[in-house]
Amino acid sequence: VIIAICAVVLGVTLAQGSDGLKNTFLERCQKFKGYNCEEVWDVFQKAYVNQDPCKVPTEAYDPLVASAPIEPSCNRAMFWSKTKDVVHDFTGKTDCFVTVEDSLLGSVLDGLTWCGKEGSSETLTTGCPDWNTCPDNPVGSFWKRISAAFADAACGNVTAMLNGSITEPFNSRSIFASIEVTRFKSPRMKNLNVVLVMDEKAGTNCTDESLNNLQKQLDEGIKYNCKEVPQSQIEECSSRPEKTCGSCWT
Ligand code: N1C
Repeated sequence: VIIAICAVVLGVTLAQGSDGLKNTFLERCQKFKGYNCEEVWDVFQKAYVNQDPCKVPTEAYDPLVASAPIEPSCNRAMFWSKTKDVVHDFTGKTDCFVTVEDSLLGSVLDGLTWCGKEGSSETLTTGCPDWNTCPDNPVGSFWKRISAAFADAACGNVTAMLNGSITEPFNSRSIFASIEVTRFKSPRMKNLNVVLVMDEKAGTNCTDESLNNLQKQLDEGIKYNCKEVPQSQIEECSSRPEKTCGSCWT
């Protein structure tokens, strides 16, 4: 009896988990006009269901990205690494920049966990492998693929908010360094403006060795610029959107 109860409880939890994920996906997707969200969901699921969750490569999401492409964004693209909260606080309150989470796919999947398993057509939301367990996991491969598409769509003046309170604001293992920066191409892209977000325990500044590496890795022709900005000032800019966008801290 106990085993039977456990099995039912587990079954219900798993079912709720994946229903919950689908509902969240569809609810968030409805906010974007002109898409068939059920169809986008089907294409999404095909990337990982019925597969070993450690063997989902980035290419598995090619059809998904093709079904809801990232629009080119000139002079408004915002990249980030280890500064997610401050960036989204800012982009949520102002209409200055767009991040990948403002795109349909980035928005519907932000903060979610999913995977499949061999021999099943289910979507699981618990027990999925993380980045440390295996590199080709369904969530990691999705962010790598969509980040590549977002970097390909960036043009003109591009902004990146990096974390000035850690020792390596430009970390070669980050998606920003390993995927996005390598796809920044001149002449489509003109400038990379790094905003180094500083708090009291400033770990580094714009002369940081890792930022020198960033500058060196940039495609020739892309101008680089770095500015240290206190986090409090960015928060102030978020709460006073009448101050014009980037010029709030430049
Ligand atoms: O590895 P990161 O940062 O450098 O990746 C951030 C970089 C941004 O510029 C985004 O364009 O890559 C893109 N990106 C996301 O938009 C995103 N949303 C949510 C990458 N990862 C994203 N996530 C989750 O945050 C993802 O699940 C992964 O685990 C983290 C990566 O954040 P990071 O290490 O701060």
